Formats: sequence, structure tokens, C-alpha cells
Amino acid sequence: MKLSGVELRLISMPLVAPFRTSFGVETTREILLLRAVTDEAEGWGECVAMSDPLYSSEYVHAAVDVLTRFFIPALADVPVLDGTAVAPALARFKGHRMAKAALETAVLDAELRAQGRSMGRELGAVRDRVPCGVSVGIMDSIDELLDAVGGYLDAGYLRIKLKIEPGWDIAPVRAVRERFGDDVLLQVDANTAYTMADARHLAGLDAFDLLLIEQPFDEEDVLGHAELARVVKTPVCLDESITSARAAADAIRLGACQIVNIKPGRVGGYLEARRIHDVCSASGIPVWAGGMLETGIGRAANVALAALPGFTVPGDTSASDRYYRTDITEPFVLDHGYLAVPTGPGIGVTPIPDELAAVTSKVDWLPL
Ligand code: OSB
Ligand code: MG
Repeated sequence: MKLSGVELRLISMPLVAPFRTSFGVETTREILLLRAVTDEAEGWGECVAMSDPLYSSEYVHAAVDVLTRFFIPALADVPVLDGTAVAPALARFKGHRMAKAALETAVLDAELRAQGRSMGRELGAVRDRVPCGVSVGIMDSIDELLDAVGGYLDAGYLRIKLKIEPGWDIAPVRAVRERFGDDVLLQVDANTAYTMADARHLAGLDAFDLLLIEQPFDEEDVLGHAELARVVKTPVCLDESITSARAAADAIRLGACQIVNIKPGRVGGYLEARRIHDVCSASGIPVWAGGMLETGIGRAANVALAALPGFTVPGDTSASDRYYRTDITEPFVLDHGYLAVPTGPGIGVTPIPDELAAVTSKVDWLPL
């Protein structure tokens, strides 16, 4: 496959409702999309970096910069370009995994489209649909939260994840349990908002039979998570800390996680995400598919990944209308709590030209 260039496109997508986490509030998702143009086919990749470096050190404009200056030019030197050649070609550059993931995905999508093979088939999907949960932001009041959770349960979501932070943890969890009962699959995500000094307080969540507590401590505090796991009954899940298959293997060996959230962007791409799945499966650690408020482009590939055998609990792969009034692809629609795994070539979806144009703020063509 010969790459002729990559288009970098910035789009701006208003969320249906503000999404508040312990690290900030998102009202409009600013997203970088990549289109890799080859002599055989075109491929799409969505970069999950956010506007500000609050979830991770990456951010949209840094991704544009590093792709433009280093990553895309580095592909000119690759003799035989396909999806698997991208990570080795970029390996000498440190970090910037979200930017690397977007480029790898665009090239892989082009390759798969040229071959008529689907992402699910490529990654090893064993299901044609995946069970879906929803990530519920921090709200101004418990009443508002209960309304939101009630709406999602009515829509069919099979699992609820509550964002928590100090001052918004035990009370919202208790309220959701009291209103909706003990059968609801329920978990919490702290996005690094706590420290070991909060361990006793977090043990207060043990009473609510949660599936897991996600990333309570700092990204680099793997040992702290291992210590916490010894004093709380709720299973500890890592998100931010798991940046590679090696990081996953280390965290598992340390006893820092009983379950893992896999986000391809966070770990440098779908191929590394699959390796994490494999490492976890070999250790008996269940995994689930995280999300980064993706459009249909990123969602399509996430749903394919979530169809691998080790993804044994519902992920944050929600329907398009949980995020956006109008998606840039055909919308992903929940069917009794499930999303269908795309079956078409590559990621299986493409942007609808008019919808894409309506949200685009900038387009750059980078010839190779
Ligand atoms: O920690 O999982 C997270 C969104 C942006 C950044 C980090 C996270 C999230 C979510 C939303 O929880 C998941 C989604 O529905 O896409
Ligand atoms: Mg998380």
C-alpha cells in the first residue's frame, strides 16, 4: 500500500448535555479526525485527545503538531506500509499515544477496506453485538442524577457508571441503589481524584455491591492502587494507568487491578489494545471497552474491539444519541442494550459528507 498523504480535520461537536468529571466539564467535543489516502483505499481514524490536557497529557492541538512534524513524515520511510508497520515506525518517538493510535487506525482502516475485511474480523471478534453501559457525569443535585440514570435505564443501558469525586461519591451511589435497586449493574469512576488518605472513605462504597471502582488514584500511583485493593472489597479497575500491554502486565503482577478498562487511544492503538486484552485474558483479568466521547468513527472500532472474547462486562460504548444530536456517521442505535458490531470493510462506517462539513472548523492536507 502506498500512502499519498493524510488529511487532518478539526471538528467541533456539541454534546447533548454537559459531561462533568472530576477533572472538568465538557460541553463541546473538539475532535481531530484523520483520513489516510493510499493508492488502494482511504481510511479513517479518530484521535481521542481532548481539548485540554486534563485526562492525560495529550490534547488536540499537541496531537495536530506531533502528527504534522513527526509522525506523518516518518511514514514516508516505511518500505511496506500496512497497519502493523505504523507502531514500529513511530516507536522511537516518546509518548503521544492518542496521536499514534489515530494514525495507525487510519492506515489500518485503509488496508482493511482495500482487502474487504472488517475491523472485527481483523481483531478477533467473537460476537456480532456487544452489551452497552453508560458513563454518567457528576450533576448539580441527586435529583438531577436520578432523572438521568432513570432515563438511561429506560433506554435499555445494561450497566451504569457514575463519575465520582470527593463530595460526590457515597451519597449518589446510595441514592441510585435506593431508587433503582440492587440488580442494576453499577460502578464508579474517580478519574484520579483521590489519594491513599481516602482509603477508609472509599471502603464505604463496599456496602453497595459495585462492579468496580475505576482509577481512584493518580495515573502513576500503581502501587497505591495495589494497597487500596487490599483494604477495599470493591474490585479496583485501572484506566489512566494502563498505557501499554507492559503496564497492564506490571499492574496485574502487583495486584493493582482486578479488572481493566481498555481504550485504544490511551494505549497507542487497536493492535496494542488487543495485546492488553490478551495479557489480561491470560491472567484471568476481565476487560471492558472504555470510551472518550467518540463520534461514530471512533465508536465503530471500539465496538469491534468490545466483541473480543475477554470483554466480559458491558463497556462505555453507548449509542450516538447519548453524546450527540447528530453523529457524523450513520448513528449507532441501542437495541435492547446492545450495539451491533459493524460488518463492512475496515471500521465499517464513513462520515456523511454533509454532516462532516457542518461540524468542520479546519482541514489540512499533508502530502507524503
Ligand atoms: O475516564 O472513562 C473515562 C470520557 C472522557 C474521558 C475519560 C473518560 C470518559 C468517560 C466517558 O467516562 C466514556 C464514554 O461514554 O465515551
Ligand atoms: Mg475512566
